[in-house]
Amino acid sequence: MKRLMMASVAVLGLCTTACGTSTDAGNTAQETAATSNDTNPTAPDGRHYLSQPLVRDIFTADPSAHVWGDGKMYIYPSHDIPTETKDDDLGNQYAMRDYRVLRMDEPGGPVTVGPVALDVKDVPWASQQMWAPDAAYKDGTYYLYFPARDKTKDKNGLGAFRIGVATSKNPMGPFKAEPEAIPGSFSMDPAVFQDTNGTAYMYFGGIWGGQLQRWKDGKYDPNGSDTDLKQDDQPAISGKIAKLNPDMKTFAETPRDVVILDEQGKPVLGGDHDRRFFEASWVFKRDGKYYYTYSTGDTHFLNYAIGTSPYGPFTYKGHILSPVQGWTTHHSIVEWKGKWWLFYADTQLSGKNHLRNVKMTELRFNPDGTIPTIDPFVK
Ligand code: FUB
Repeated sequence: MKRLMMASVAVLGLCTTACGTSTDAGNTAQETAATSNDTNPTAPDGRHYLSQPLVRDIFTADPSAHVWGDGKMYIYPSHDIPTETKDDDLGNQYAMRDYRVLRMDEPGGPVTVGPVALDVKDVPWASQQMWAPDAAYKDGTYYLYFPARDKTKDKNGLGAFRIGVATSKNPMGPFKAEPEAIPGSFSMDPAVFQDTNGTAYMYFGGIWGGQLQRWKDGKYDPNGSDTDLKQDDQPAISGKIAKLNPDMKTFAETPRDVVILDEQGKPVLGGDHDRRFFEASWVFKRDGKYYYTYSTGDTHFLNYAIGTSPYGPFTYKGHILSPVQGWTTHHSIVEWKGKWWLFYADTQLSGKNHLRNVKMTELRFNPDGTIPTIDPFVK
């Protein structure tokens, strides 16, 4: 899998040297990056990173950031672990087994790493690969949404991705998983958006290792493609959305397509790898507009599209983030203390695609609501 490097407009970074890290009492699952004391902000190709890792004691990625009632920032990331598995198109190198929650009181302040919040061994339906999670809060309960492979076997001997939910009274966990995956859920990368009227929606899905291409007729094909449908002149495979029931644990409807339109109002095509959806949905609302944001996977952009309903359709607007160091790019966007922040990840600490570190930087908006592209490297 080859990466593409692009340059764009530089913006203000945060944590330009290492951010401080502390660890919650009771944390027993520490691991240390080989270069955890390395604060050299220069990439192997000589460029300088825009921001520094928020955490250096463990590897983290896919940061889903939320500000709960206490005004602190809680980040629900993937917890990357070392593996001998080689990189492949299915993402087998992303072999994660548990989740740890991060907490920050102030932008640029120390980051607390929570104890294990949920372990795959405590999820009855799951076999492996605890990928990108998200979280929500309602009526005194915190909900952790997470994808994992179930215990079925496909043509590669691997399970189908499903999405589970676990609950806790504490935003840092530990979370207790429901015994089954969310009925009707499939694929990965759940992102729960709670609209201003309280209605919650789950966006989810991803192609290639995320398996969306195997659900094209609404039924899972365990012998389906490992990548996409090879239909470059057809509308691209869409991410999915389903409204959640008030219990926050079940879908209120059959998942629908999240359609991305080009400037002519036509669906973005499967061959348009710079614009089509790959994985990593994240939605936020600003000035009454819904921003659907996502990763383009093999072209390594974070993109955004704007709509007037949580269901879309969304009109493509541009890149949020140019390619980072490392294959994946997966993010969240949240308003905190009067500014908007982009949380993302790269491979600064390890140089390995499957051992990532989360970062944050300020996200700015133009007066018309469009977003200037951020370059993860400073000129
Ligand atoms: O971290 C594992 C997978 O890689 C995530 O689910 C994707 O979004 C990509 O970051």
